[in-house]
Amino acid sequence: MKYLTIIFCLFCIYSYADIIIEEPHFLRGDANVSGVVEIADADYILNFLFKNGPLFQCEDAADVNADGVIDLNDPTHLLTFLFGGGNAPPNPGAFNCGPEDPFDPEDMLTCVYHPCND
Ligand SMILES: [Ca+2]
Ligand SMILES: [Ca+2]
Repeated sequence: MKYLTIIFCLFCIYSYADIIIEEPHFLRGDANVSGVVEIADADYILNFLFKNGPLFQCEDAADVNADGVIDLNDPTHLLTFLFGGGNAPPNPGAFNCGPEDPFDPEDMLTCVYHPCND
């Protein structure tokens, strides 16, 4: 029984570490995955929303306000941050690569590629 408990604990640690390692890192707001958050990212989101523009390689990055959906509020949040003194994008933020905040609402957004993981 003792060995089974030890093996189970090792499995749990391995599984937890695996989850942490596989969590993609990104910059919140870097919708065009250029590695920089700038006005072009707001343009990229607007192109997607209204001009049938290309899909996002990192949807989490395009979800600027981290509410779990990509809509007009995201480029608005980004432009207000860049030019209107608005709030910075939520974690991991616009300047430091990091994973999605574990307290963000559950969503279906993915991050297939972002240069933070290169
Ligand atoms: Ca960018
Ligand atoms: Ca959003």
